[in-house]
Amino acid sequence: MRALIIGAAGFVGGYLIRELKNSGWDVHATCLPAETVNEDVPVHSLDILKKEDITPLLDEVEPDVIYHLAAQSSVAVSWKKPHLTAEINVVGTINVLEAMREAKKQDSRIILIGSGEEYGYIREGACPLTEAEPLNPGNIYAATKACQGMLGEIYARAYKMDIIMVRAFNHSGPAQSEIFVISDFCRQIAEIEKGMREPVMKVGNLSARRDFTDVRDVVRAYRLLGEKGVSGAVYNVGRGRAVDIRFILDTALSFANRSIEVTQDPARMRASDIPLIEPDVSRIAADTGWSAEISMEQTIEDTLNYWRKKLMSADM
Ligand code: A2R
Ligand code: GDD
Repeated sequence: MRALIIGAAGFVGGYLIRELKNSGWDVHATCLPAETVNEDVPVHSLDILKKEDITPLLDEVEPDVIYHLAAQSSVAVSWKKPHLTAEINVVGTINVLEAMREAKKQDSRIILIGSGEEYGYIREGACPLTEAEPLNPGNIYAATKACQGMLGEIYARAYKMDIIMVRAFNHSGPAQSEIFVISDFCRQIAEIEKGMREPVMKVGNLSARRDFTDVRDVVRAYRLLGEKGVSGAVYNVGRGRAVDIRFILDTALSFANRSIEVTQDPARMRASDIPLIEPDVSRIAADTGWSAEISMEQTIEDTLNYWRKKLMSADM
């Protein structure tokens, strides 16, 4: 199988490249001109907002499966940059889908990576959320991802394209940007341990409940969907058990080697934050056999060790 991973310089991209290569796939990757991909695969420069560049690339690579990871992926940033978020996540996706229609190879599968945030403000008692649950996005990022998913369904139906829509719930692990909660907390702990900041952890909304999966499990789900997912289907990808952010904080602090105070930082609070998002993951289990295997504690410990090592190597 040959994959083209669009947006491979981001957090998930490197993990997905390794997962596919280890399973014998032939992998091509794209990144923005200013980015790099530090993996031993052919890398192509691509900005999905330049539609005219996409079809020639598809004709060159002729992928069996396209993984569309390119995005403005932060909820927090989407409040500050709504236009940019819509441009990349919606117009960028249309560009990729249109380019596929023009490409020589007409039977490529595309996996569109959406978000558990698409469900948004859900009905009371709706959790765990099946893929049939109506979408009610509560922020700009979520609205753009819901739109991406709808576009996928429209193109699949109208043009008989092989499209799978993923709703990925929170995922984390070593090397994730510190704008996301697990990485944020772990980086702060590593900096405190090293004496780079006061022993005071800054946190946002600790009562939100989210479903966290290790990125290494998530990319295995993406590979299995490329291999066995049902064309035209929507899949939740998550653990199936939400925890509150306080649990994430307490677990991270339990690994710290000194005592740390906690303080709420108004800058980390959002204009609006969905209270609970938890998926039903029986569809992906039934169709591919996948379920999350790595514990949240392991993800948090590995992420903390990543930051400890990174700060140590910054000294050398
Ligand atoms: O914004 P940057 O400079 O970090 O670049 C991101 C890149 N990207 C683009 N690629 C091609 N054309 C564009 N116009 C464009 N704009 C942004 O997509 C970044 O390198 C990559 C997305 O990676 P991350 O932000 O690290 O997301 P992650 O965690 O790898 O998530 C993958 C997918 C995304 O669609 C998320 O919305 C979803 O999973 O959760
Ligand atoms: N980042 C951050 N920092 N979040 C905090 C903090 C903090 O100090 N304190 C509490 N939170 C809360 C946020 O308010 C939110 O409820 C939750 O932690 C998770 O926030 P993030 O890690 O920033 O992720 P996200 O849920 O906004 O978005 C992530 O998950 C989506 C899937 O559910 C991203 O990975 C998206 O790309 C992804 O689609």
